Amino acid sequence: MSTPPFKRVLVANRGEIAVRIIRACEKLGVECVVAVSEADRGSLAARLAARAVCIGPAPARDSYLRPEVLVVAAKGTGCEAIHPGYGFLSERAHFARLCALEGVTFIGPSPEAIEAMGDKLAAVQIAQEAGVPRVPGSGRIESTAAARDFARRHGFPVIIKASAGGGGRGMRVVRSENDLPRALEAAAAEAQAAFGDPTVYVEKFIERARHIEIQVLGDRHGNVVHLGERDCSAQRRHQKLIEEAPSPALTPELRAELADAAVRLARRVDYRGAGTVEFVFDADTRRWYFLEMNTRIQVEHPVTEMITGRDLVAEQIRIAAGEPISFKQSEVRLDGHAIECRINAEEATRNFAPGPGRLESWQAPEGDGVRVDTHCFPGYFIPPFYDSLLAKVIAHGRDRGEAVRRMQGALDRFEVAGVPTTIPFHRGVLVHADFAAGRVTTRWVEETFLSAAAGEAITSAAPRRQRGDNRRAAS
Ligand code: MV4
Repeated sequence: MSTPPFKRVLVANRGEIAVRIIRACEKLGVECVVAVSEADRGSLAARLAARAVCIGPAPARDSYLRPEVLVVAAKGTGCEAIHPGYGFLSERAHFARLCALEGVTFIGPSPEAIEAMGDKLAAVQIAQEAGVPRVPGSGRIESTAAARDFARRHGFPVIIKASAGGGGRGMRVVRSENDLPRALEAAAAEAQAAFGDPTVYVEKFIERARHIEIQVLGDRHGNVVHLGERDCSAQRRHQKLIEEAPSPALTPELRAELADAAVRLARRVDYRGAGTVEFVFDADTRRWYFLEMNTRIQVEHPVTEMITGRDLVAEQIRIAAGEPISFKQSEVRLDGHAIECRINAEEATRNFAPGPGRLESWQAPEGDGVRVDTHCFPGYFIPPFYDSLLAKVIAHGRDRGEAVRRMQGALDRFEVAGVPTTIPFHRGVLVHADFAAGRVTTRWVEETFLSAAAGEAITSAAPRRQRGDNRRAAS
């Protein structure tokens, strides 16, 4: 094996991504220390790491969200670098800056790149400078009149977005001029309360949108590559449920356009590490526009790994140590099709209510082209303090049909008892004609799938009760 990029790394996260980071470190010969809250002392990550260090009480704000505590934990355990995973501190420029100040390597982009992309209005402006089209939109809105003029010029519906938001937080769709003043006021107040910044802007609202994102990698040597797209249109309340690659909506020509645009933007901000450039694809006009850039490893990165055969987390770690990306753009092949289903401890028929508790049984599926990323094991207690992701099932096939069939087989073989899961929901989606035809837009889950036959589509797709039994043991 070549020289490890670091001797020891602190994993500043929990759940499946903490386990995923530890696996990448094992492969690279890097020792891991995992930061755990009091609720996570018995986690799989704590067992797998060389060492676990407790960083505070269960609530994230008292542990996983404390920059100073994490840096002290890293330095105190001899870690040279911190991997932030996704969520928590992964996109806080202040944290990346603190790491640099304290001589700990932040495994991620520069604080400047995080900051530039974290300000969504700044991001669309940088994108435009890089020749990447944004949805027709305004600058910072200073008055109701300015928003009204924009909407009159471009027509309703429009969408109000908080500049400090992102990922769907602080957004409002407005369908008529009457609703505009109140919506603006509410959006600005919400943005102020949530982010301490009332800045909002307005865009033309794309009604039939697909969410398509391009995976990029950049290093300190001026190299930027892309690894194709992921289609994340199957979502509910801005939570992605199913992701796939390649997108059923793109042609090779459109794929090349989006990828070129993503690489141009990444170059513009000297992007280093793994990043995702998010686009909205208008299913009616087949036009596409830049939305935002996420400066972290994403939950859905495995679908890209399955079709490219590359290890994105290992690349992040090597890049942070100053190594170049381990392959060239010309060596990237997109092979077959991959789909990911996020399995949460939630009851889809009860409005996705979370159901923490003990896993009375847990047997994840195996099989050709099937990968499961998880931190769960039989007897594990799912704490109520964090999001309820139990596992990601990723299925790869030579084409979309084979990937879907392998996913169906994997979900059929998944044995879980003790908590509700979203497995029946996924089985219902996979057999739906719209999903089979690749016709899903960002509103499809809520407006078509869930509202149509309500629980019917979910329960009828899960007729077998012995295996894949996701009812609570008591019910
Ligand atoms: C949009 C859009 C349509 N038109 N912007 C959602 C997350 C954030 N990244 C930006 N998002 C969107 N921005 C314009 N101009 C559609 C979305 C969007 C969405 C909007 C409403 C309800 C669900 C959605 C799911 C994904 C994307």
